Amino acid sequence: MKKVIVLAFAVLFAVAGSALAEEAGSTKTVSVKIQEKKANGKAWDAFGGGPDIAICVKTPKGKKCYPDGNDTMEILEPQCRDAFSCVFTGVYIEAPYEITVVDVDLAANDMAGTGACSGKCTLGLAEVEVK
Ligand SMILES: [Ca+2]
Ligand SMILES: [Ca+2]
Repeated sequence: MKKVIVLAFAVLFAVAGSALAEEAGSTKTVSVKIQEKKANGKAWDAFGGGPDIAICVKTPKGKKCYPDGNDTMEILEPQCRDAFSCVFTGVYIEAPYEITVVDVDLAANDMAGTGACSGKCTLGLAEVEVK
């Protein structure tokens, strides 16, 4: 009987342990595709330029942007310049989280979309895939 109880506890701890591991967050690859025009029908940048793509991810640990910065307005360098698609690797994801897709500009960065996304989804003018 005692053996059975010990075994039951062992199973319980194993289950609890795996649940904790899932909550603890992990690094993922985030792929982004952005529509050719802004919501107002204009090009993302002057002279018909494409967006300069960066992302920010808000998790319980705070906000982090890729490739740099801690806020959407702080990003100075895009990951992909003048491009409509971009891949970010090593992105820290921990639920609940929110992804913001940004076109980096000299004056004020344009927002392409924001929201929660697991798997594939559309956030505003951006298609986002997390895996
Ligand atoms: Ca712009
Ligand atoms: Ca830009």
